[in-house]
Amino acid sequence: MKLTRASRALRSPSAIAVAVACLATVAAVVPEAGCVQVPADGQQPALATHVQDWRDEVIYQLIVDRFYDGDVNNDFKVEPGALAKYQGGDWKGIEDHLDYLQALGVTTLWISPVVQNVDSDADIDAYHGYWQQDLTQLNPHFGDLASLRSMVAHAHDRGLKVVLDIVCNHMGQVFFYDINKNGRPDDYVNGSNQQGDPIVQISEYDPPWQPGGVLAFTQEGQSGRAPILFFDDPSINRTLPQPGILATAGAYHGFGHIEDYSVVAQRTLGDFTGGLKDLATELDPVRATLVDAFATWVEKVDFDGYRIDTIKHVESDFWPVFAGNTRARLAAEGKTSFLMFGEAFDGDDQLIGSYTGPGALDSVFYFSQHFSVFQNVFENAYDATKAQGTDQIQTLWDQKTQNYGTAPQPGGIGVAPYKALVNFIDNHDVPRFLFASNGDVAALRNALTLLYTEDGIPCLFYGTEQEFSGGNDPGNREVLWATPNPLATDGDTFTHIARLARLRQAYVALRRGDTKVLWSSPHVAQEDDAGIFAFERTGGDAGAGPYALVVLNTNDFKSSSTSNAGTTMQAAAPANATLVDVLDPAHGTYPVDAAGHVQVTVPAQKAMILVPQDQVVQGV
Ligand SMILES: [Ca+2]
Ligand SMILES: [Ca+2]
Ligand SMILES: [Ca+2]
Repeated sequence: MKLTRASRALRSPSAIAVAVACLATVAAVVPEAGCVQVPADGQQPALATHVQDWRDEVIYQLIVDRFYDGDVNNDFKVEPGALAKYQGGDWKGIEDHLDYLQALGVTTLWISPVVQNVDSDADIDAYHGYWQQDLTQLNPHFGDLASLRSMVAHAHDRGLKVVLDIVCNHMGQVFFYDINKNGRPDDYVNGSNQQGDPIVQISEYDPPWQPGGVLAFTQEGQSGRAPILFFDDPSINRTLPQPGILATAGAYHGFGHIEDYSVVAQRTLGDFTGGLKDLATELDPVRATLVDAFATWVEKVDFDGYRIDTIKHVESDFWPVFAGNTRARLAAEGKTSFLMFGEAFDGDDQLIGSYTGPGALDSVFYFSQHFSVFQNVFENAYDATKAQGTDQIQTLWDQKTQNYGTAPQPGGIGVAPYKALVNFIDNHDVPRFLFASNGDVAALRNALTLLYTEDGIPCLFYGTEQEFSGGNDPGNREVLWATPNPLATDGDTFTHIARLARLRQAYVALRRGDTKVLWSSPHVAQEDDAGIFAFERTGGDAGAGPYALVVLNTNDFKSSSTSNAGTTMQAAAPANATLVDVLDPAHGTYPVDAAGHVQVTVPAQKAMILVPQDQVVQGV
């Protein structure tokens, strides 16, 4: 959206409540579908649809506490450098650095959860936002409603979208199980195990799974279900969960924490790691409360989608109800194409895909790809004994149409789930790529090239552009502004990412074209075509003309070619065309023969994005 100069000037405290930046130029506004209304700070925005096709977007995942500290007035409880504690980042810090994100080519921000949390637990702070306590209040560490609205309005003003992170499966540690019935939370009491046998030293904050629910255990032995007692002590910011029904024991399963994630009953009914209390999401009033609580934030702030936490811990039939009711409510208020994508932290492609069934979610994180492609093929590339062949990529992609929804969700984003998977290299729950790959920056950049050229929606974890290399949580949640050269835009990886974003934007085939794998290889190390992976993107929603051929070499040790045992690659590129590498024009040109054959040699851990010479967009 470029109607900005005048509307920015209007957004001062003294400005009129709503400046409608919707002029006669609306028809020329791309890609936004409607006009942008810019509310004055603190005013409720009018809901609008700000996105056309989610495959045109580049998502940037940021942890609000770690991105930028834009307002020191909300820096309470901050312990600089202690990554398990608050660091001071806030929504104002995001608003102040939208230039940085746009320079990187980001178009959508996924921000960590905004609602009030259990502030601190077991000497760890809720800086991440996933310990929700009151769904009706904002987390004061990150700002207030006015600053959240202002940040989102400024983002929309620039054509950026903002996705809200929500949790439907559980609340934070909002109650304890009073196993010994003394009315107080005890760290260690006598209790019973899954079989009901007496055992000792159970935490009332986080007892283990019991199939009939956590039992009370007194001197007389077992004594029925342990009472669920809510914390309500404002002095430590532990107050009753809200809204309404969430402050009642009946809204929770009360089975204790998951001990075996492979058992479906435990996975869906047990408390999540860290004593996060599992909601009884099968109950209609709980479902209605969750739909309403989160949709209210969309209405108050004008978010463009949900990223949904821990979906595999909720019963499957929850999702069509939640998604359908959310879509209907927001559509009636003028917001459509509202993206709902879920997190099922699992390598099982079929399980992940099951959440994109009829009426359910628009998309999910492509976690199976994280494991079998970005980890096995790219992160392991530095070690010839661990690196795996690129046939892994093709095997996985070949399952998309069987495992994911093949029709757009009714009232959803208008793109079938199998074409709208959220691709990511790493995130806040796994070690960063540079940690896992032994610092292999070339492999990271090559992985980024795949991320930005493959089918679906690319999602970049904040700090990747600064070559962050943190390990497990919280090491992988670095402070972006506390680096020697904070928010620099001239590093080689930053520049590479920005270039990939421009190429994806310039070439519609890379965003919307159908995908056909032309070459994959089981070979590794010094074998002939080791590391070669080639796919072309053309047709489909990109139309018949646009064409791109992506050829990667994931091998760390040698150049490889699209040839093996006398076979050469055959493409759907126009016969006799000349292909040019738009990623690095210095790589020369590649002729396609009359039968469509083309041979490409790619240096170790490099890639080419080849387009017909007559389709090259100048100045990208
Ligand atoms: Ca702050
Ligand atoms: Ca007790
Ligand atoms: Ca659950």
